[in-house]
Amino acid sequence: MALEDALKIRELAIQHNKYFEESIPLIASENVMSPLAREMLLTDLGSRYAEGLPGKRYYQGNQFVDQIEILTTELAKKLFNTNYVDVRPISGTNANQAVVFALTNPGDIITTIPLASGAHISSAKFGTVGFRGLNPIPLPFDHEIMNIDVDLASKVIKIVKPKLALFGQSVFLFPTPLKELSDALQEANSFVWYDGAHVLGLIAGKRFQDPLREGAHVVSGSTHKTLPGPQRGIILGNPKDEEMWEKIQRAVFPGVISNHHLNTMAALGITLAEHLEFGEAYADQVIKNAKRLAETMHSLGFKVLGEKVGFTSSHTILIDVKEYGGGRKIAEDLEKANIVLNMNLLPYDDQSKPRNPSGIRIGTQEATRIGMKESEMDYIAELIKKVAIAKKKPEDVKKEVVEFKKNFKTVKYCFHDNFEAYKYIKLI
Ligand code: DSN
Repeated sequence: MALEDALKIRELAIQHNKYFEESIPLIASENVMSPLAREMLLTDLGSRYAEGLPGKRYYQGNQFVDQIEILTTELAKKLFNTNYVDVRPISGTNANQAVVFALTNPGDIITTIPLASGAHISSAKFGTVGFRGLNPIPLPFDHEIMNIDVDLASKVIKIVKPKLALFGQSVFLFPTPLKELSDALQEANSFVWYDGAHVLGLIAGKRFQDPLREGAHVVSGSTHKTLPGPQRGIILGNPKDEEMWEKIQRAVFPGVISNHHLNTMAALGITLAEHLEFGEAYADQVIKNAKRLAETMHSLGFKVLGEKVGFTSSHTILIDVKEYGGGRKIAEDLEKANIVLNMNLLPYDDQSKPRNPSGIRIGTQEATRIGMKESEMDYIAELIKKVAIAKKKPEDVKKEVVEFKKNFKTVKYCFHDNFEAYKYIKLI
């Protein structure tokens, strides 16, 4: 019986793989790893413990782990151009927990982006921010430009003087106006925190903004969205002083993690090395694809948000599908056609009804990673139109999707073409 269950789980995982092989991946927070990075997940590293920092561990057996961690940290320093890097958080939310623990006390005021304007759940009252007992004050967001309203936000910051000012979203269409807000933030003497989870790969590819040079004291992020690495987190710093960085590192360990999942750390190291080599070309194409998809969908009749400001400067686009049945209905119909994306609250939606929003969110980073370019974006827009507007049977559109996807089965922008992967690692 137990064996049957074990084999059932294995079989379901195989089916999952096949489903994604035959699908168009458009979730803005996901990506695929390179073969070389993926290989790391199967190594013995995933069975071991390493607490603390290299050279100062609490376990024996870490001689190679230490070298991997040092190299991964050095690669991140180079890629993000900072001397302050912590590669130990095991997810983006985990990195956010460490930042909040290090820089605030219960009762402190934190400014945030409103949830319906695209903020991440960890910045909400019922997320990490609330669990720390912080007092979140949302900053005014201008939905015409899908960005912070600088004048109003500056006034709010000067009045409430947040201990911590949190920027960054999960619907991250345009760079945050950090420079424009810097006078107000300095006057308030706030710690400036930029959650770059969604756009880390674009930042590293030098195609978005450079938050550490624009006023952020700390940048947190996950490493598996536009940065196409393992499911993991990272913290980067331009701290006010050494004490601030020490607090952050102590909040990481022993604050919010003990062991930091050594196999995914090695996969991150490889991803960072690949991004140093291919990141700029990849980020370039991700953004070109997002702009093209937005323009084509708009020309096909979809209501794409941010029209006045060119729809997007990132990997993400946001579409109002209320008139075609709403975000949930369209996302579910598209799923049946093997087009995978998610429903999303729109800025003007009722925040208390996240399960029935008007919008869908689309990300182009994973499609780009497997080799899709502008002409494929046009085709994807047509496929979405068939399901959402023309109301063709999703099962019929699925046949077209499966056929189309046969041409996109390998990961690009990585070393797999010119590196003899799998040769050097004895897996067990
Ligand atoms: N929930 C993720 C997203 O989809 O944006 C972020 O963690």
